[in-house]
Amino acid sequence: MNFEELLEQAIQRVTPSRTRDAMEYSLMSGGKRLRPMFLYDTLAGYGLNPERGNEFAIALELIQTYSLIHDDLPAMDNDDLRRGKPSCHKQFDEATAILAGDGLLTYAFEVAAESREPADRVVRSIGILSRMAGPSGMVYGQCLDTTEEDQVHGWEDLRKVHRYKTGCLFSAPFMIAAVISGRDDATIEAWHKVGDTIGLAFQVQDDIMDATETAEELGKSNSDARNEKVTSVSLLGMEQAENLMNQLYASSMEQIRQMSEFESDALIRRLEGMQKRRK
Ligand code: GRG
Repeated sequence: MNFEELLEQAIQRVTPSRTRDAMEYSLMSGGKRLRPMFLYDTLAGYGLNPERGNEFAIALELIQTYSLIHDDLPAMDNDDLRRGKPSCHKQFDEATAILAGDGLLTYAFEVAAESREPADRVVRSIGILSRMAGPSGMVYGQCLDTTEEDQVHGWEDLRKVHRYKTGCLFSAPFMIAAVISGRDDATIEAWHKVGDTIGLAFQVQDDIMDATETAEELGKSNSDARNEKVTSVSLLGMEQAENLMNQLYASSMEQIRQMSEFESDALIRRLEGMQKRRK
């Protein structure tokens, strides 16, 4: 069964309701599934059957989808479109979108708890998933981004927002794969840093793509509403942002190559593919 089928099967187990319809609408709308793929690549790199990570891979994508639904709400980013389709609250309504996000987040932990890996590793992985997604992780990043935007002045402020908002959920799959593979604490922490570096590279790349798109749309640079927000391009300039993005991808690949007893080729290839991404 491929990953899309696994997601569809997971959603079909939820009690039928308008909430489930909205969960399914957003979940099955064509995300890149990066976080699950990181989990599978890392398990494979440690010589394990990637299918052993299925429950956590599904849980990661459920959490990713919840975060996007809630981020799109009028009280947050107020986006009408997501993954090229009407955002959840536009397709349904706000109350349903809130419930769909709540449902996806909660259901993620139900699915994760069904993993048949050794209980101590499952408990530890669920702890990592909670921490990375929760109020000391991604939710903290979103909090910084929504309530303290005017306090983001320099690169270090922005880096902090990205570290939590994006980096934490990028780190979780690597750390969970390391736990399932029975690695020690130092290795799990090293994977945390890998995810953090990739998250930052990805976010700088997003800023570059947004700035390029905006400049193309307007036939000029740096002057529409989207560019009023502080980004790595507005802080560093396009050339430096591109250099930084390439350095960060290179650094993450180097960190991965240095992992002991790890076959890094597939993961490095995935990162090389990401680095070439242009929307
Ligand atoms: C609402 C708690 C809460 C958090 C929201 C994910 C997020 C945090 C906000 C979305 C806006 C944004 C640009 C976040 C940075 C992380 C990021 C680049 C998310 C998009 O991830 P992709 O590109 O999305 O992997 P797909 O659609 O492929 O899953």
